[in-house]
Amino acid sequence: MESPCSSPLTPSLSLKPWFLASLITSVSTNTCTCGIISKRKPLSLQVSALSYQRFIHFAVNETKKHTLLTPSPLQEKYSSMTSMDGKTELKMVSFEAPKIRLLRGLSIQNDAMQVLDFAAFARPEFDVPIFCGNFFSTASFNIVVLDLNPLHNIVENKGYMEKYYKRLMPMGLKYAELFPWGGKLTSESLKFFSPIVIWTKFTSSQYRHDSLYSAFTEYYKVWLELIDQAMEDTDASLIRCNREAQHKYLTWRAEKDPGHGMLKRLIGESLGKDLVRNFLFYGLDELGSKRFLDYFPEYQCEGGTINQKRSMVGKSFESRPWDAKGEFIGNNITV
Ligand code: BLA
Repeated sequence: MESPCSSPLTPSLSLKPWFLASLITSVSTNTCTCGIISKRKPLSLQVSALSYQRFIHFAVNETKKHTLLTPSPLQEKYSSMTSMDGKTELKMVSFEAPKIRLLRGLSIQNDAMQVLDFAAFARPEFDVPIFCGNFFSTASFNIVVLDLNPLHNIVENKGYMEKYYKRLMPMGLKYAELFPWGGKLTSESLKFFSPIVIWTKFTSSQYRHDSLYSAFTEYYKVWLELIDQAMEDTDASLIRCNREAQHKYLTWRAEKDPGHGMLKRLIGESLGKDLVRNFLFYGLDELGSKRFLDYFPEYQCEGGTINQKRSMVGKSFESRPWDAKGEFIGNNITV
């Protein structure tokens, strides 16, 4: 029997009925009044009506109101790229600031889809959560993760929950009503999510996209306030702990983020890998020396390789696993 470890990473998109349906919509056929069936142009109008560039511009301009934002050294190497088939544009921005180690954004756009991968990481002297905005949209369908990802485990570390999330619950609840829970997801991802995470899937509409922009701007303003208020940890062991937590997060995402397959298909295996390791999750080599299997030994295959499955546990959490107070109620699975 073939070991799951030796099978190549399944191109996840080919298996998702909703995804196929949305792509089919974007290249479907039109019947004219004359009865001739013509190939409809991709719904590029609708896709481009939504611009994730606008989200990035907002975040950068808003940050400039709070702090001295300077271009990251990464900006020289990563600014824009075109996919191998010339049809997709990838744009990158990256900055740093006195309290911000890395603020970076990637937007991807072609006739059939738009992607935003935006994240902001504090320097390890600050235990501020990680800002995370990951949106994938076709003309008709959207997948969204928007969160202030906790740096430390909030189920075990009640103090971290109290410090950051308790007072943000009303905001989280407001958006949880607007954006229903997106259904089962990779179980392991949940330990990187907070009780205010917006994990949702929705059919495109102007209302939804406007609401998403509101959510993004509100969450980002909150993140900037947390940065403003953050006091520098001076205890070396706390700083070490923050650094390792960020490194573990980068290590998880650099290995298991759902977007990697698509990135590699767009720009090729080696450029894709480079973009992931040295731009999106920059810090892997700087913040620590542990490897993926040191943090996530359950993924180890015979021979010491990493299991290519995204999840060892499988998908779970059909519904939102936090109550209105932010208490974790997905008890059958440990996060
Ligand atoms: C799907 N993206 C998803 C899903 C999650 C995330 C939870 C649902 C599938 C799953 O359960 O794994 C996002 N997962 C995250 C985030 C974290 C995490 C943010 O663990 C943080 C800790 N997404 C991108 C980029 C692309 C992209 C850059 O960020 C494309 C270039 C695409 N995400 C994408 C696609 C899907 C997806 C196509 C649906 C396909 C699938 O489920 O594999």
